[in-house]
Amino acid sequence: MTSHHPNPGRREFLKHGGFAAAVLTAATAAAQDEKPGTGHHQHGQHNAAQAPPAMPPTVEHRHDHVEAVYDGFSRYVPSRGNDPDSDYYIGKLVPGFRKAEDGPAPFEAPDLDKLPFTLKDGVKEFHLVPQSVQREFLPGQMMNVWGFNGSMPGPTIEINQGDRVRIVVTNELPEETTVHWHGFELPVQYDGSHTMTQNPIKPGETFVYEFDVHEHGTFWYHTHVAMQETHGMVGWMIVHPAKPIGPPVDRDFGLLFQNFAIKPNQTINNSWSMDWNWHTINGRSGPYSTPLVVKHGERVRVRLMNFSPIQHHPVHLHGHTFWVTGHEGARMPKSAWVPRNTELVAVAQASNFEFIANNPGDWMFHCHMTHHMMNHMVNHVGPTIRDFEDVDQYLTNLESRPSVPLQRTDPKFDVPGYPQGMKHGSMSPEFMKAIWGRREFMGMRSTVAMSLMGLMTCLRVLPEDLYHKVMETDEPIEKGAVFQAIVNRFGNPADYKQAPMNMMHGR
Ligand SMILES: [Cu+2]
Repeated sequence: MTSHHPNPGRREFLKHGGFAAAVLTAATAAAQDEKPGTGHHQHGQHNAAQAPPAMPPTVEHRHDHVEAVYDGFSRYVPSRGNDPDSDYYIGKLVPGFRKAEDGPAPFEAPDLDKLPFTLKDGVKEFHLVPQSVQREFLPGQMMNVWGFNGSMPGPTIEINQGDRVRIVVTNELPEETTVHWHGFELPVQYDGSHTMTQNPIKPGETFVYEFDVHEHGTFWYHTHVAMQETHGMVGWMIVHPAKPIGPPVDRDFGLLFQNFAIKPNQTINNSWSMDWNWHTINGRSGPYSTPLVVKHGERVRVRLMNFSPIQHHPVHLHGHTFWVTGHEGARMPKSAWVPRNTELVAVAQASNFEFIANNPGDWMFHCHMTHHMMNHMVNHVGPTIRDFEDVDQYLTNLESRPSVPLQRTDPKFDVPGYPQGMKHGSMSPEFMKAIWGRREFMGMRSTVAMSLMGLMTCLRVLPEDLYHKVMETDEPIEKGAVFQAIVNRFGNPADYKQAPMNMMHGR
């Protein structure tokens, strides 16, 4: 609780915000104690240039080498800064808490493992096994896909610029394959272009790829057989720069977007499809994709890659404006960085989003195509079936707006082969247990799963004490308690209603 940043804003903050512990055990009482319209409500909105922003309640010593305000931009308060030509406009070059000499932040692709290596005579040797795998897109929804080493997408390869890598590929698929190292400037014989640069690896056979990595940036590996690509055969290959490139980030996340065409009663993708109904991030569909949890004030990078067969993704982050600092393969010069809140990522492209997480809360991070904001959109089944066949009848009765049940009870709609239980993603108690069984969800609103279906995930920006509670302790946290605490500190609690604990809305 010691701080080297004494300022009135912080005292005010502590006085009104209270500790998370108190808030978490008595969220409602805390809300009632708040006096909206007094200093607290304005706390999150005052001009950073005029008054120093409040610090989070527990400011550790390691933060002392960074400032809170850079040319009018605050790392703790939503703000733009003073001048679009400033290096610090919208946090452009505001550093993270991480010291440059500590090296790059480790890459983290939620819900995916990293591929281990062994160092042999100065070469990093990896073993990659293309094979048929099962992947649980949603709790209880096991899909038969193709991937590597038991995972779809495959495990992440994380290396450094200047490494020499050897990747031993043993094909366990029932057919030939090759592996392409997407974007690398390597000797042509190791490019993995199916039949063009090498003989395909037959089932059961092994091929060894070996090359020097002179570049850094966002790369990936994938089969170079198109049909196999649609079945999911891709994995991250992240190369950290040998020389630190500022500003240092505290978090380096990867979100890999894919689309699959898996029809009712099927667990296998239709690789020939022109329409896609299952959407995954790192191999999971929302709300099963694990939220990105960061600390208030951190500098965050999210590498977002689109490995969908034919569809682009306009990806939108709520509550923040980010800088696009690079695309697939390479980082952009700072003069070319672009501030956005929505970035279109086309097939086989990647974009790096960088921003200061200066706005606490749970923020949607999602593809904005409505088609991709729903799962399992099979024609004539699931969410497209409504009890009111006549739309006019519904529209002429806007006064009462008769409810539209998602549950179809008429037996004539029980089409053989159409698993009604899958429609709209059945949110059974077991399903919800799997969703809430992850610490990254703790303290979110009880209804949050309803809003995260499809190609969607969540960025959680938590003040340090709440981050500690959620990510580093096993203390029980009531649903909605962390969100309530953030409203109490940064919002207007008098204007906020908690979500119903019995969360199945419309039922
Ligand atoms: Cu999309």
